[in-house]
This record gives sequence, structure tokens and C-alpha cells, in this order.
Amino acid sequence: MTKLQTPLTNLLACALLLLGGTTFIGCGGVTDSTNDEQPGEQPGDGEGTEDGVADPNGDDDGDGYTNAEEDHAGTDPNDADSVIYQGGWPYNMTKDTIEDPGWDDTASVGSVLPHFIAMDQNEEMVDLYDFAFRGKKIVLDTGTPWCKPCKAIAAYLSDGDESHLNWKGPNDDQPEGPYPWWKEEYSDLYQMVQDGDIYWITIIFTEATPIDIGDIQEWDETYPNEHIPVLFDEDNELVNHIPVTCYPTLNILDENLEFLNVTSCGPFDGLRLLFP
Ligand SMILES: [Ca+2]
Ligand SMILES: [Ca+2]
Repeated sequence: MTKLQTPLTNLLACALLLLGGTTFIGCGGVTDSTNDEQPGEQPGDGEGTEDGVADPNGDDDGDGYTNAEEDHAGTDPNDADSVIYQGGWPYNMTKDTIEDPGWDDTASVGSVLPHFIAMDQNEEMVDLYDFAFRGKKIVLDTGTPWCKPCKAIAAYLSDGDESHLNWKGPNDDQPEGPYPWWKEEYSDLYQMVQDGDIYWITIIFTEATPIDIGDIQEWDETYPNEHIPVLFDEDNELVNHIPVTCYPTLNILDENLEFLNVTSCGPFDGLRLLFP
């Protein structure tokens, strides 16, 4: 491994990878070792209860977080500028009940995600345990800033235009068409993210060429979606836990943060799980 590897050589690492006879157009070579919908109940009417105590399930300042959530997190339930996450990501008042397995073991199907906390595009530390217990699948979308198919997915999720998922193969006679991992029946994916049916979390990590939070912010500005946190796995903590060896790669958690699949390479398994 060399830290002197350039983005150009990174690009050359993008390849056609054979996965059990299925061609995966992606990128490989991880070498480093090292809100949507409002959370909680419906907003209250701001009047509080008869005895003057705020309704815990209300949202007196209308910032998307309930009075109880704000009291729990230490933000001001009467100040809309005081929020738990600028991104509006969910908050989980019972996350302490999740038994953190730690980072010693690698992921397996049914194992619980270790307590992963990472910086988002707003430069806030986001706790993935805040996404638990909402009855929604949580997609861990891992990639690097220079990975072309990762960008294709991000572009599609930004505006819903499936043509972003087209690519042109290396052979002249190969027609342009969707990436081999994309199927027509997945076309509801964009709407599922927009409607908050699932949580989509993009995780950008370092592979050979060091990156910083500016790269995460640039990604979010290029492919904006107010429903998608873009997190910086600065120490490749999550990436090494799975471990991810090529990208884009999708791993899905259930609402209890248990891995429904453990995939090191490619979006095939994750997409199939989202559309059973
Ligand atoms: Ca509030
Ligand atoms: Ca507030």
C-alpha cells in the first residue's frame, strides 16, 4: 500500500469484477487498514397541556423534533433554531438500550452494527443508533469520492433520473445501458427515499488518497438530497468492519440495526433486499 497513490491510479483500479459469473462494474481495492420525515409523533399545537406542561409528543417550535426528544437531547424545545441535527435526521431516545457489540468482530448476518458515529455534511457528529426503531430498513451505501458508479447512484437519488444509471462499456459495439446491477423493478427506489420509507445513508471513506470533510460536503453539494446524510468514515471504521472491498456496496440493516446482508462488493444484494 502506498499513500502516494494518485487519483489516476485509483481510477485505473475501477474494473469489471466477476462475481460468481455476474459482471459487476465497480471499483475495488480497499487497502487502508486502519430528516427526512419528521421524527416522532405528529407536531403538536404548541398550546401545551392544561397544567402548562408542554406535551411531550408535541413540537412546540415546529423544528421537527418533539418536545420530549429535545428535552432528552438537550436542545431548546421553544427555539426552532436549536435542533438536534441540522440535517433533520431522526433522534432515538432509547438508543442506550442497544447493546453495542464493539468493533472487534467483523459483521455477520444478524449481527448488530457497532456504535458508529461520524461527521455529516453539516459537520455534525451523527449517531447511527438514532436511526433505529423506526420500522425502516437502513441502507449503508459505501463509496469513495472518485468512484464513478457511486456517483451514478448519488446522481439518480438526487433527482430521480434513471438515465444517470446508464453506462457505456469498454467495447465499441457495446450499447449504452443501465449498469448490470440495476433493474427496471428498482425504479421506485428514488421515491422510497423521498417518502422516508427507508433511510439511505451514504458513507464516504478514504481509499489510498486521503480525503477530508470538504470532500463530503462537495459530494452533498453535487448530489443534493435533503433526506440523505453523507457521512465521513474517516478511519474506515465501518468499512473495515463489514469489510468493504469494492464499491459501490450496499449493506442493509433492519430497524434493530441488525445486518440483513453482509456484502463486501457491489450493490446487487442490497438492491435485491430492498425489492424482495
Ligand atoms: Ca421541537
Ligand atoms: Ca428546538
